[in-house]
Amino acid sequence: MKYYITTPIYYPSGKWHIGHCYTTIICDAIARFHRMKGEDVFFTTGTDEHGQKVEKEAAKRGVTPLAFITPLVDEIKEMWSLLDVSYDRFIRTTDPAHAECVQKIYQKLYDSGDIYKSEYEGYYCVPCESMWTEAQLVNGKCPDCGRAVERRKEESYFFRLSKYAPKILKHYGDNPEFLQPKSRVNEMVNNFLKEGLQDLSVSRTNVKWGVPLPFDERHTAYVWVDALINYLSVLGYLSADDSLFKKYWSANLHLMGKEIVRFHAIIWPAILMALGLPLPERNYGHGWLLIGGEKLSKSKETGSEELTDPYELVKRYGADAVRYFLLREIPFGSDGEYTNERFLLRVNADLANDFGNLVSRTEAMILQNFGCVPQRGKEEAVDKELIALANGTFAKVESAMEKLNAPDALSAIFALVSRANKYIDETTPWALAKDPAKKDRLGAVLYNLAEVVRMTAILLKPFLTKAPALVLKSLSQDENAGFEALQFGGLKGGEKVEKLEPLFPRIDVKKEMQAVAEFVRANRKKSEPKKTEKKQETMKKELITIDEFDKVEIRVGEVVACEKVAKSEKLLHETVRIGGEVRSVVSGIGKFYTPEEMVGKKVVVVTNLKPAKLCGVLSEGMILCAEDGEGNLSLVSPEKLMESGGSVR
Ligand code: ME8
Repeated sequence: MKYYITTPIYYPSGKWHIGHCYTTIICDAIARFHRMKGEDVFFTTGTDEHGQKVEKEAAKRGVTPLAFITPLVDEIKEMWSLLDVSYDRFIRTTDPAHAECVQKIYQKLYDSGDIYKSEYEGYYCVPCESMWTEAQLVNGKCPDCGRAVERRKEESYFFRLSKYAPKILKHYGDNPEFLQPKSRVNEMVNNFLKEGLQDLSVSRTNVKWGVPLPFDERHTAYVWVDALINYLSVLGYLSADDSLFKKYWSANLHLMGKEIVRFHAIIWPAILMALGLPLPERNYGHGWLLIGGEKLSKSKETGSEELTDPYELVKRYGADAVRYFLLREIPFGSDGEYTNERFLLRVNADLANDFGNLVSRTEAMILQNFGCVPQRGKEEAVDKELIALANGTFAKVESAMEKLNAPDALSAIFALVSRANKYIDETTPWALAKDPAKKDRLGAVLYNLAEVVRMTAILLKPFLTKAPALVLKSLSQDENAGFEALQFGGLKGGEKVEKLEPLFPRIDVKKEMQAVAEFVRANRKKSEPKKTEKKQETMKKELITIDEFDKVEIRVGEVVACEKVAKSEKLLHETVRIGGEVRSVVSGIGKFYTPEEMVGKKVVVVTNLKPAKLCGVLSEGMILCAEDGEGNLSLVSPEKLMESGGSVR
C-alpha cells in the first residue's frame, strides 16, 4: 500500500522557531509509522521561495533573490537533519523542474478556459502574500496577521474559483475525511464557501521573482498557486518521467497549520478539479504553539524568556526530547502553550524518569544477576496482566495514529512504561535476587521486563529516532525491526545485553530554567541590533545611478552669522557664504549647537534644493549633518582646510 504525505513547503525566513518544527515532526512520525507497517511511503517537504517578500529582502541587501535565499534553504535542511526528519524528497520552488510544472499547469488551465485575463482590485498583505477583498479585512488590516495591507489595481489572470465552490462543498459532504478536524470544515464553509467564492487572481505583474506565465511573460504566477503545485511537481507531474506521480498521487495526507487550511481546502481542490485529478484523501489543519496565548511566529518578538530556537534546543536536550515534546504535549488539533518549564517537566517526567529508568533498572538487574537475557519463565497473574497490556498496546497506537493523534499514541505507549515500572515495585526483583531459591522467578520477571523494554523501543521508533535504536542494540536486537516484531515472546533468552549510558539524563528543572532564561536574555542582547544599526537598517534606500547622484549639488560654505528661529527650539537660521554668494539656510540643529558656536564653521551644504520656508524663514539649502542612533547630530565639515564654494562629490 502506498502512502503519500506532505508538509507545507516552508518560507525560508531564517528565523526558525520550535513552532515551525511542529508540522514536520508530526509528518515525520506519521511517515515512519506507515513505513514500519510495511507501507510504501513517500514523504515530501521543501521551501517556498518566490514572491515579493524575498524580492524585497534580496534587493535590500543588494544580492539576487537566489543568492539571498539559498543559505536559508541550507539552514532548514540542516534543521531537519538535526531532528532526523526522514523526508524522501525536498522540493524547492526554484527548482527548474518545478517551474516547468507550474508553467504547464497554467497553460493547461488557460487552454481549458479556467484561467482568463481581467483586472484585479483589492488589498494585498505582503508578508502573507495574500489578497483580500475590502469585506475580508479586519479593521482595515490583514485578517491573518493584523498588519497593514496595500491597495492594488492591476491587470491579472484569474482562476475560475467561483465555478468550483458548489463542487467543493459537495466534496466536503461526501468525504468527511477530506478536511479535519471538523471545526476547520465549519470555518471554511461559514467564512468562505457559504457565500460563494470569487475568482482568484493568480498572476502578478509587479512581482518579478516568480515563475513567468507561458502565455504572458509579463506576469508571474501567484506564489500560493506556485507553492501548492509543489505537491504535484515533486512527483514529476507533466514531466517526461511521471512514474512517481502515477505511483503516489493522490496525496493521502496534506498536514498543515490551521492558518493555511484555506489554501489547501479550497484553492487546491479547485485547481485539482480543474486539472481533472483526484483530490487528496485528507487535509488536516493542526493548532499552533503559543507563547503567552499568541502564535509563536517569526515576525513577532515575544520578549519572553522561552527558548524557541530549535538548533539550541536540540543541542541542549537532543533530537528525541524536542520531538517527544512536540508530539506528546500539544493536544492534537488544538493550540498548545510553549514554555521552557513545560518542555523540561515533560522530558524529565516521561523520558528521564519513566522510560529511561525502566530501561536502566531492567538492564542493570539483568547484567547483575544473569549477564544476558534470562529465559522466559512460568507466568503468574501479575505477569499475564503486563503481557496482555504489552500485546494490546500496538492496537491502541495504531488506532490513535489513524486519527494522526500522536499524543494519544504516546500516551498508550507510556501507559505500558508506567505499568512496567509498577510491575517492578510489585514483583520486587531486588528482593528476589537475595534469595537463591527464587532465581527462576527473578529470571521470569526480568525476562518480562526486558521484553516490555524491547517492545516499547519498537513502539517508540516512529516518534523518537535515537533512544529506541540504542535500546534495541543493547539487547542485541535488530534496530530496523518493524511492527511485525511486536508479539510478546519475540526476545530470546540468552541474548547478550550491553550496558547503556543513561538515555535521558535527569534535568534539575529549576536550575535549568534559570540557565535557559539567562541564555535567552544574553542571546537577545547579542542579536538585538544597536540603535544605530537599526536606524541604518531602516535607512537603506533604493540604489541610484551616478547620474542620479550627480543631480545633487553640494558645496563647502562658511557660516557668517547665526541666530535662533523665534518660537523654535530646534531651528537655527544661518547666513552662509558659499564662494561669492550668500544664502539664508535654516537647519534643525538648535539642540546641538548654539548660534555662537556656529559662526565661523565650515559646513557642507546642498545648494540646489528648491527653496522652502521653515517657521516663516527662507531656507535656500541644507547643511549636512551625521546622525547617530539616538538622534544626535554632528556637523559634517571638510577634514582639511577648504575654501568656501568648493564642490563636494
Ligand atoms: O505557510 N505553531 O510556510 P510557513 C505551529 N509557505 N505550527 C506553526 C507555527 C506555530 N507557532 N508557526 C508556523 C507557509 N507553523 C507556506 C506554505 S504550502 C503549499 C505553502 C507551521 O513557513 C505552519 O502552520 O509560514 C506551516 O504548517 C509550517 O509551519 C510552515 O509555515
